Amino acid sequence: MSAAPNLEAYWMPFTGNRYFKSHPRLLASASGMHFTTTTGEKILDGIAGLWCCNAGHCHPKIVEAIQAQAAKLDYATAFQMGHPDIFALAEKVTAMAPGNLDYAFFTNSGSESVDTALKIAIAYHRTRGDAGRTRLIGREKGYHGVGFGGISVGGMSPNRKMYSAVLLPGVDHLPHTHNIEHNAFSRGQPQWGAHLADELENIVALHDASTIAAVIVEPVAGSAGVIIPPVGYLERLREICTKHGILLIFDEVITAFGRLGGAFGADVLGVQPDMITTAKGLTSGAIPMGAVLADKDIYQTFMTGPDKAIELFHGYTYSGHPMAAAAGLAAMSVYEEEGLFQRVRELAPVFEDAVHSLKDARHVIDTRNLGLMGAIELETRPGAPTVRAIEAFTGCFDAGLLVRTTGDTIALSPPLIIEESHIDQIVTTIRKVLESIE
Ligand code: PXG
Repeated sequence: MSAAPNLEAYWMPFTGNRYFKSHPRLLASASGMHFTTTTGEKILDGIAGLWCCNAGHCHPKIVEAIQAQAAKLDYATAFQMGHPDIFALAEKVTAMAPGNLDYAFFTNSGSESVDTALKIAIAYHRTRGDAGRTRLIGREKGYHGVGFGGISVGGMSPNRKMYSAVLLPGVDHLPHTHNIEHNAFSRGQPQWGAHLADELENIVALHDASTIAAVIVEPVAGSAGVIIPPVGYLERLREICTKHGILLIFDEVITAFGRLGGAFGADVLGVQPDMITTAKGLTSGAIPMGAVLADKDIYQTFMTGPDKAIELFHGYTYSGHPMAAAAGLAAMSVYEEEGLFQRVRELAPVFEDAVHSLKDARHVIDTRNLGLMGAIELETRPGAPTVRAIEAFTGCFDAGLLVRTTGDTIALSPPLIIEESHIDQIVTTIRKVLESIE
């Protein structure tokens, strides 16, 4: 164990820095379903790191692939150059994708994937001579990362409010679909709420279709607290987008690579988008990487002009990084060889029963689930929003379980290798902790 570091210099992301630095929680190592802290406690990972370590921690095949690549090809520029693994990963991932999502553009994070997809959408219309289509439509409670594009189409107010005067212009938002009054304790997709997609028709009528480039939504909203799409909702969004020539982007940074029991949420939910944004599970969280998967018609639209000319003026120094490519290829092999997406389908009913078993636990006002995503929503303590959930988070951590909280919701999204005994441990711990807090 290394000596305790001085915590001051690190400005931590999405963290109460002062509280953390006076109450640190430091992770030293990880394996399979568990982290180990620097003080030796074993923590069951109920959230796959941060919705990303789908194959479990330090999977030997992923570790080995990264180690070998680090020693063989540390870096290769992606501009006017390449290396074989990144082409192989593009081929692999697009072959797994539904419909004609035949092209992959690589980034280093979900935020970059989102900004990339939004830029591709606008550039696509302009390349086709439809330069007026620049508006982007997101959704309330949406989370699309923290770039200016992502927070503009996103709908989580704390992430936006400092920047309200400088967000992207011409953005509008669909209403969110979270409604406890109608949908509390729904198992899987809730029955109520498909009509909320019709609001897109009103937005189109207000701005005119000829000004709108794309709609972006998470098929299942993750960060806002696991909001499952109502039956028929995504289908309606698809219909309305198609009718008006608007591109539909699914932000699958969380839902891709097995989370819902298939390679993509689009497959599982049976709705075909024009682009998918990914990250996280693309490398099982082991190396930062994201990708935008684009329909072949979108890609082909750009393939015009002189053949030596750059078609899209966009990319990152680390697009398609060799280490990330190796991790991505290894992750895809592990998912396949271990049948992890199938495993999610098998475990989902057990996970569903477990999540809903907390219906009568103290403070609980809703439980919801799809695939291996689950949420337990707590009644807000009067005058102290989010505090009860934060206490549940620390209570769970002290009891050896990592969960994620957002607002007053506890979110669950375990590695896909989870066993039934771990599922039991998760709900037993949460029940006990909820009993112990006011
Ligand atoms: N889109 C979606 C749907 C996401 O969930 C991003 C984009 C951004 O990805 P990067 O890699 O830039 O972080 C995300 C990220 C939480 C939480 O608490 C979720 C994310 C990130 C941080 C916290 O739920 N998701």
